[in-house]
Amino acid sequence: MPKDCGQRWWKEAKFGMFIHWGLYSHLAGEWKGIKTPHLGEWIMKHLNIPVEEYEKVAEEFNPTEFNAEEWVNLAKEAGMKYIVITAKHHDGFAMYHSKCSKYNIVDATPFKRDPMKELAEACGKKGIKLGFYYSQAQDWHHPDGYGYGPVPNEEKNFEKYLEEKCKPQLRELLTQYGEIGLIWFDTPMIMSPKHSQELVELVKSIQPNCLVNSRIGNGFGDYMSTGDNMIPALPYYGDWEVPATLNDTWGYKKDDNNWKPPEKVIKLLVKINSRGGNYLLNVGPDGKGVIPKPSVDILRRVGQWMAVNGESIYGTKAVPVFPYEMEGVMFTHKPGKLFMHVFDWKKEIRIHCLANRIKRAYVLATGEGVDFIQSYTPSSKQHRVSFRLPENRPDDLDSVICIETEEDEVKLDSLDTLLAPWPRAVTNTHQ
Ligand code: H79
Repeated sequence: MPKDCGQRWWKEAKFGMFIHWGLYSHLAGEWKGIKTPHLGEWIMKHLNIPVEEYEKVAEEFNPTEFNAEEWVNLAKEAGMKYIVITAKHHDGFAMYHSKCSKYNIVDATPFKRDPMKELAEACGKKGIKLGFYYSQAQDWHHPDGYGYGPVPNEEKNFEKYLEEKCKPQLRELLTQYGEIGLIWFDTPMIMSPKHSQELVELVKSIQPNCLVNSRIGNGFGDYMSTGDNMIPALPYYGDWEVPATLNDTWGYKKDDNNWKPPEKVIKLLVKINSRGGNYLLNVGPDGKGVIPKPSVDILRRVGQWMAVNGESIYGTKAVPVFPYEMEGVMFTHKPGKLFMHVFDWKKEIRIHCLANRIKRAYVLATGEGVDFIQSYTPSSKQHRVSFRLPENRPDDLDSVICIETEEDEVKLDSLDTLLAPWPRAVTNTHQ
């Protein structure tokens, strides 16, 4: 049995907002006229910016346009149920009021506000779960953090960093902001099993219901984070989540305009959900605290779709693999219901090998009934159902047909039965 994270809200949420925001957002992918070819939040490392110089970015970081409620409203409008925000990324800068390091947004910037406090309040008001991203091993600011300066990591006292900064900061995040849905760890690097276990225990000792993702390292954690932008090719019934970008960076880069259009985002959401996962989709606000307009527009369009079709997403479970490939169609599923996502609308859609008894089918957006004919061919042991779709598609991106079934689970003809008869028949005639 795959591991169960035990938190119903997380299992039902299916769609969350990742927010990467820090000093790197102010640099927007450029330092002294040089553009980083890599991820925006990695600019300090890739352009070899010395610590003392990167520290000065804090003096300029003043996101006066930041409005926690606007961000939370956008997540909510998009149909997202939780937010995970960078409380500290690899650069070591705390985006909240930390008492154990002055290198934080309240003490080191002219902004002086604590955006995590404001977000926690806005999330509480709007019923959105809040999680904190915390880079537990990489810290390019603490002399003993992994990746700090030119010092080889072997010559550092990693435990000193863990005791002096990582653990105290985690304690702060778990005590200063009310109930926290999850801590999202990243890149465990040199974490030993003991280190990973200690951090999990620390989290649970303060907030037992707070989830921890697998990137705490060494097999610990409550659910699996796949690799960045990595989607499993098959359904998997454990608890897992795909962290994903909306363009090609996490932290804001002014020149990255390679946005995924709303249609692509919905397809990815449906694909990930159909295989059993959550989709944690990133936005990278800029140095003023503004989420880029293209991101907002895309998420609003996705939200229009979610407002009508959310039932086909929330609380869904992995769908088994159909024996035959299908084009322009994907399925999501919850007990007794199969949602057919039609990306390429046509008059008639034939689905092979669906063995459930269908009670009725209707357009999810309108409730309009959809006629269907189910048949079974005994000689080939194969089920078939053909749906006659209405003239007008309800949504040009993804129109959902809800198929109500007698059985709770999805039943399919097995590929073994379908493909095996031929050699078996040959063998039989020679016996
Ligand atoms: O927070 C986001 C990334 O910054 C973080 N994970 C997501 C959620 C992450 N940290 N490390 N990595 C992802 C691995 C990727 C490292 C790369 Fe590079 C950054 C590849 C290119 C730029 C490391 C440094 C490998 C080459 C240079």
